[in-house]
Amino acid sequence: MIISEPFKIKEIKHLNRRKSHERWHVLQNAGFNILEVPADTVTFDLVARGMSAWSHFQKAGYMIGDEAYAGSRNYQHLQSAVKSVLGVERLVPTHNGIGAEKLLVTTMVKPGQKVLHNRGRLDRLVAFNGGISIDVTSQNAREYAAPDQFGADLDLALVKQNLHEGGVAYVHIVLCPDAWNGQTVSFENLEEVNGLCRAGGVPLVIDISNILENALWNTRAKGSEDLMSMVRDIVDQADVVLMDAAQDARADIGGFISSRVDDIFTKLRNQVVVFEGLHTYGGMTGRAMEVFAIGVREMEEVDYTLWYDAQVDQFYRSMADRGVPVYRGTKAVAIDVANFLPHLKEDECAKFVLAAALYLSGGIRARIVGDAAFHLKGEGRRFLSLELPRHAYTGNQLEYIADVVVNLYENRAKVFGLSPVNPETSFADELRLVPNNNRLFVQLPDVTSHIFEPHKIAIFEPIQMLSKEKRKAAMEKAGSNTFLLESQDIYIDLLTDSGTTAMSSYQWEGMTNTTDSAYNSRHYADLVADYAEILGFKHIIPTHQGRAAEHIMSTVMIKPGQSVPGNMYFTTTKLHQEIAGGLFLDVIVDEAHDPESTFAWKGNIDLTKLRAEIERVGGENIAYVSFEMSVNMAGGQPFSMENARQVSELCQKHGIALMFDATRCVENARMIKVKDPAYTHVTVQEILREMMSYGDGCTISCKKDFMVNMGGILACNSDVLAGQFREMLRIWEGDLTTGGLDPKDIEALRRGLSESLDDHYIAARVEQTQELGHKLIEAGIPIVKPPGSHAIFINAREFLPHLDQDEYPAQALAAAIYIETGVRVMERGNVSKGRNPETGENYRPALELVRLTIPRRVYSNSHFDYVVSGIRRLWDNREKISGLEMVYEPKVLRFFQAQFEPKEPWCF
Ligand code: P71
Repeated sequence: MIISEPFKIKEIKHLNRRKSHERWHVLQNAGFNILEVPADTVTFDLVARGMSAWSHFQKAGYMIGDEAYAGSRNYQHLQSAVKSVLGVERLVPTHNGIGAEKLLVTTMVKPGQKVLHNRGRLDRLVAFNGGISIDVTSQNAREYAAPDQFGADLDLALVKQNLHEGGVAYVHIVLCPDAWNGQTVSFENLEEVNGLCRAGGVPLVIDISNILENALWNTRAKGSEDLMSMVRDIVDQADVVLMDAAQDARADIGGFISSRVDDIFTKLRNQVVVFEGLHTYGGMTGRAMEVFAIGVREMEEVDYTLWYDAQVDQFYRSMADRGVPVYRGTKAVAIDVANFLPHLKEDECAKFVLAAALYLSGGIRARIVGDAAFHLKGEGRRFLSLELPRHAYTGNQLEYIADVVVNLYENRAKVFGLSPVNPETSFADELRLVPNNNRLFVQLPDVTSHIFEPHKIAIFEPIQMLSKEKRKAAMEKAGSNTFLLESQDIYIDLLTDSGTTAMSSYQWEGMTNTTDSAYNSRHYADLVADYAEILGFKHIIPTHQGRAAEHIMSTVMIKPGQSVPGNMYFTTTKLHQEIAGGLFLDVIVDEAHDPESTFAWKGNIDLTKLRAEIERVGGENIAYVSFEMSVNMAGGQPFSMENARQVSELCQKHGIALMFDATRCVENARMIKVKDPAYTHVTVQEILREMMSYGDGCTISCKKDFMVNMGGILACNSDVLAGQFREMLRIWEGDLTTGGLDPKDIEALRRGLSESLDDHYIAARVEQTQELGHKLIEAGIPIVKPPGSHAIFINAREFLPHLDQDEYPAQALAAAIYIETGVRVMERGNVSKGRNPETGENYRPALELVRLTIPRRVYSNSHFDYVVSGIRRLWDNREKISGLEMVYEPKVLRFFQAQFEPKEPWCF
């Protein structure tokens, strides 16, 4: 069984979201025909062809198209991939699946000949060529009301009878035909049909576009595990195979047809130049062939097939378990239309009504394509398919879609029928309908149960789990320090949320068309304007990352010996303050040091502590107050707006500058929205603006909240300070208008800003972290409460009470978590805090923590369910973890490179 995605998310694409009244107008303009609704008004497109996510290898392949007219490298790659994975030797490339079908029919059907098939949708093509297509699907499929597991099997008696009568051009089997909701064909049936064809001297054609789903069902039925040898066995049954690249190969476009029969192959190869293109590209670009070739190679990654199947299953169960009449297919779930809308009459176009209602209530587009009659009156009217693109949606999103379907089902009595305006039209896309009542349905109650990610998966990157033995060896080599592990050895990487964000297609779009010159580019001007507007500071100065901004600010603003009060330390921030001669003083509220305290605003500055410091040294001896948002080391804890206001007043009164570390400012703003009733209806953007208005400037590591892999910001209102900052910038970072970033990074940063402020995004982001926290609490794991926004911190002292702090419990726990689960986390305790320079002793901080940091847009909740179960397993074995001894210790920031050895060998 597969429990989470065998990949992480690499690039996302924003979902289109529309209000339901807007959708109503769209639908009216589309003549209530779901197929005519513009794609960019659809939130969840369940039509599925060419909508699957690509692997990042496919994306890379897209960039290496050899656009030669003849014999391109990409064609060679496709040919060798198809040969090695599918065992198909010679292929004729086509522009898509229909291109392959067209070659098939035009070369193999003579006037008056019959084509026996289990699909029912090639009728027009066959008829156009003078042939007769005959549906020989078993009764099970055609009585759609009760599809069994292999509902698309052929009726052997019918096949036999037709072959006996003669005049059959070929038998055409589609492995998972749309017409039967992706019900599939059993291997026994394939073999028997093959036997009949052999005896009758008629070729057997198999459409292998969905061969993986078919092979999976067949291996399961046989109790076998060897998916790829089943794939080979299926291909071996065929005289001709054809494939649509947009299915199992997850390409957007492309296809091929091939035959092991010399004569047929020669005909196909001659015909391809007539209809498709040259025989070495067949209507595909070089880049499309490369994407296809890589996708074919990736068909061997069995986990991808298992994950897709698990998603279809989850989707099916989430509706079936709540009483909705649905059928599970191999790649889709079909709604049983007649049982869903029993009150609609025969002529009220129930299938189109259901599709329109799903669009109106959830922005969902179901699959209605092809012949109008098939959907209005034919077999197709009985079910509506929701076909899942591969690897594109998260579990949260599927749950949301299911909620919409259930909500509609519960309110189905409110749904009225439609009448076709042009019922005799041939193709579904031409159909126009009108509501029989002046509203299709009265407003349904809103579905609010699921917060889901406002983006789909565009590109993914495979991840792998090493065996426990290998994980042990890797950890030993890394000296029990997770910073020293190699990324390829990690299953789920929760080391940091810094620079690990999955960028969006919108950001990539901007990055592919930037000015060459870094000097004074339009990207810089736009960046400065946008950030000034959002943050409200007059001067915006980009740097290459956060610590560069900290270095400049500390150098300019701190005179040696000055005090720098702050709400808990962050390693790089404190280091730069100290390098500039400042003396850091922690003025955070006491609750922040108590992992059990559930105080809502553990990021607050304690005003009494701050006042006392001002009195002790005098306002002029305080360089500035350093005020971090969503305090990292306290557990991602926010400060309140009230506290910001008060700290600001106090600083103003004493002429002290207030400088924010706004690295996680959007998350702090979201927490204010959630926790402070006064801000429930204020947008995150407005909250952020108010927070910023209390300060005089800030540093930001944009690698966190601002959705980039590199970048920082230094901002202030004072012209004098800005002048000094810019001077340092030129010395340390790069040109004034680059801050050491290239124009691509700058454009990504500009676009990242607007994305991070999207209320749907930030809600889903923080919710994901909170959910992880609550699940760990439920599992009995001691974590810092309440759960923060970017990370969950496990209390290592409670997890490993048998270890002394000098045995580095957080370091030991981080290492043990990797060995047990393949998950990488970060020590945030004794090792991070370092030694007291005067005594040479370890500091023994109150918080001895392990941080599980959540990268933005990278992992799904299924990944986190795995994390929780793995840590729970380790909890049960916790007394087997012995303490560590430090065997190598660098002088500064020792946590990055220190090495350790267990005092006694670990055996769990
Ligand atoms: C994090 C990081 C990255 C990091 C830095 C040092 C040790 C381990 C990991 C970086 C921050 C931060 C805050 C609040 C400034 C920086 C430095 N955090 N302020 O949490 O969290 O920014 O990395 O861009 O230079 O893993 P920079």
